[in-house]
Amino acid sequence: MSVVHIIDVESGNLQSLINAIERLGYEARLIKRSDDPELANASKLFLPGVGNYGHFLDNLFSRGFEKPIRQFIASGKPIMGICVGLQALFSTSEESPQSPGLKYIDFELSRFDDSDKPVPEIGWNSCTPDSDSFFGLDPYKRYYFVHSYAAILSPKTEEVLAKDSWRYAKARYGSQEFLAAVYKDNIFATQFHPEKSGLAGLHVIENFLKQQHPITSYTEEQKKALVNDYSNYGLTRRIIACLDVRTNDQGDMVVTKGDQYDVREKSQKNDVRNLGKPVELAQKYYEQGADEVTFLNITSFRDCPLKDTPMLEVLRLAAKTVFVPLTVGGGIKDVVDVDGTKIPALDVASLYFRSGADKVSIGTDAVYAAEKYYSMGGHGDGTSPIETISKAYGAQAVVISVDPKRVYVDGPQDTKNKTLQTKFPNEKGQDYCWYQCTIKGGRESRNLGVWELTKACEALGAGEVLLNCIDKDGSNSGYDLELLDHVKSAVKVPVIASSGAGIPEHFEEAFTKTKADACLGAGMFHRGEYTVNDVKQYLLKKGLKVRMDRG
Ligand code: 1PR
Repeated sequence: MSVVHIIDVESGNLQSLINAIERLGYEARLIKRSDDPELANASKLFLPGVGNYGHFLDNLFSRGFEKPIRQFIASGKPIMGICVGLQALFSTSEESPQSPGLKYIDFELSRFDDSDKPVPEIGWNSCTPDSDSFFGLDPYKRYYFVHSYAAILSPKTEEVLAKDSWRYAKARYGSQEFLAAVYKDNIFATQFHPEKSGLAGLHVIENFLKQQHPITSYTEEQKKALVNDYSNYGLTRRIIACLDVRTNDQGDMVVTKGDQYDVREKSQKNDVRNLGKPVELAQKYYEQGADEVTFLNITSFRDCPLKDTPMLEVLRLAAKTVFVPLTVGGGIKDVVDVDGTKIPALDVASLYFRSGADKVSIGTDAVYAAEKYYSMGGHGDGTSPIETISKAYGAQAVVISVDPKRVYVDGPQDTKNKTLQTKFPNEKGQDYCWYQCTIKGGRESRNLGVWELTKACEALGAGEVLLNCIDKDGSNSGYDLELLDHVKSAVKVPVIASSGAGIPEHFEEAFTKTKADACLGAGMFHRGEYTVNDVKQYLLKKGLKVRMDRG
């Protein structure tokens, strides 16, 4: 079996890259030390990075990797950078101006302009090579991007690339064009994550490993269906399958699903509703075309040593065969292990990232962090899980999962939290409401509104909002569109609509009537009423672009 090597400076989810390489029939070995003799002898090298530019580059330099990487590049052997691994080729980044890059490309990366779009860019975009395709990059496929900073293209920066004979592929996010991939001699790098881009991404890795440049031809009809239309900033409509996971009364990990968060059967023995096995269902939804899979451990850690928590095994197994982003939530907080050891949330998150998660989602502790943020006068103290995980792994790795419920009032004067005037007054005729945050899976309500919560969490470093709604959960009656508008008006980070999806029309409604950045479904998929593909086919018919990975 051919061996390929990966530089490991402990940034983000390397396990997925290993899994992708192994899926393609190669052996992947990590290089953790710059003096590892395998580095000089490697035949092909990956330089993957996620998260903060400065954190990655400083790590690379302080661990002595600069010289061997330069020597490897000078040797002419193939190297592939991924995400921050692409960014490392540049001189510097606005994200961390004090941290120099490797300076193979002489211009500065900048932050996306968030005046016309959510930042970070999270989702599936297309990627157009300048002339002939390289490594099979295909403008009709979609690739998974997740980043706030990019090599923004302009006549000036394109001149720099042309002067040094770099080949490149462009992508467009909102009104900005940026570098999606770059290629010269033995250097190839992608801003997107091929290891998380489904079959399209696996092909790119395979083409790099085989050093081949195939071209796919399409009929005019296929092109018309697949071409990007930029109506959603360039991203396809993202569909997420969600698995609420817990241990049932027999001790097995099962996927369950509640009605307004009550997951016990109404009849017979009041058992926990059992809808299947988490890894099998994740695989099924991936094959149906899910753009992301989210696992929520709805009862968090039980009395088992942290390292043996069954969710880690679920992630580890799912990541072997599911090549789209995986999010895990439930229990991402400072914990005390069964032997009394205190384990900070960052270490809990690291365990999940190392097992194959790409993002962690934080529920209860996000509410505590926001409460503290306001009590301190509108800033953090650097200790909350949002802050510590975001600093180490980047904002894009931190989702906050919100479990709000609607509270009616006579008018805005009745609460300190932001209200909205609703089209759906209650039986008392009250037509103002706010959305109250809850913790511990809806068991406890706090005097904090969802508008205030999401604003504070964004300021603390969260990169995305998973917006559930207890009133709508399991109702099959559609998303709470007013809630979505409300939260979209609070934050710039992407917002995922959740709770209430029952038919494909509900997804269309959320995408067209609100600015939801992604839609999540659970019950309707678990009960087999619709597949993810059914939803996508429906959206396609309605003129909304979706990712079709399998033809
Ligand atoms: O507080 O950080 O430990 O995280 C706990 C996590 O578990 C939170 O993300 C919280 O939302 C979730 N959770 C806790 N209890 C429940 C429960 O159902 N009893 N599930 C629960 C939340 C909501 C959605 C659901 C959608 C879509 N589930 O994830 O999948 O509502 O459902 P639908 O399409 O069938 O309507 P922490």
